[in-house]
Amino acid sequence: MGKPEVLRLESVTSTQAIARELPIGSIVMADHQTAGRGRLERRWEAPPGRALLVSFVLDRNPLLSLAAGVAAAEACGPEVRLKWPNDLLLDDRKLGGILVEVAPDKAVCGIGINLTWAPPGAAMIEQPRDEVFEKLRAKIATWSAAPHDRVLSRWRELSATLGRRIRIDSTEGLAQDIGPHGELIVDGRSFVAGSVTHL
Ligand code: BT5
Repeated sequence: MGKPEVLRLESVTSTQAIARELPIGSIVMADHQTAGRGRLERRWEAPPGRALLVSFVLDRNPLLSLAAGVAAAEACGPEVRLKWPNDLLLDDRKLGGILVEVAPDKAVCGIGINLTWAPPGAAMIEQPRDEVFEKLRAKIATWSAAPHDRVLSRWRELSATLGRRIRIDSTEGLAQDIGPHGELIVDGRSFVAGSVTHL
């Protein structure tokens, strides 16, 4: 593979699509996405220039999505909390989201953070994009390489989900903990994926 690249682009379909063609260590940032993606075919919306939209090409790591959540929360500020598996929350409203997609030889970690615009019911942080980006870049480097027990314990500290009653798929119960692989434990049952509602 060639040298890592850092690309700052105007308009792209999705930063994820460009990043997946690049070597580990590369970063793709864009002003606008015409087809920004969430998980499970959902859309990520942001008007041009109003959000941080970035994808990092990293080594595969089973806790990458939790590590990226910790990194992004720390980059955004002390009020930001995490909703399992990896939404960023400010005052209980969604500030940002994380999408990890894996290829055989790498993982592409996409992060969207609302800066000066948010859809109804969501949150924004009103901080300059380059400042948030530089903090995020440093935090991603640290947390994507951190020992798993540190990632898990920091995720627990930042969690808005643990200790709450939640619904996941069709189950309601108490979100008790996360397990060693980042799975959510609800009333003793483990969930590796799913959409959580805080009740
Ligand atoms: C996520 O998905 O939250 C992951 C979002 C990842 C976006 C980044 S941007 C850079 C990179 N390139 C991409 O194409 N994607 C990544 P999920 O948990 O599935 O949440 C998606 C849901 O969040 C949508 O169905 C909406 O309800 C909501 N949503 C969409 N845009 C939003 C926004 N700007 N702020 C808050 N919520 C939003």
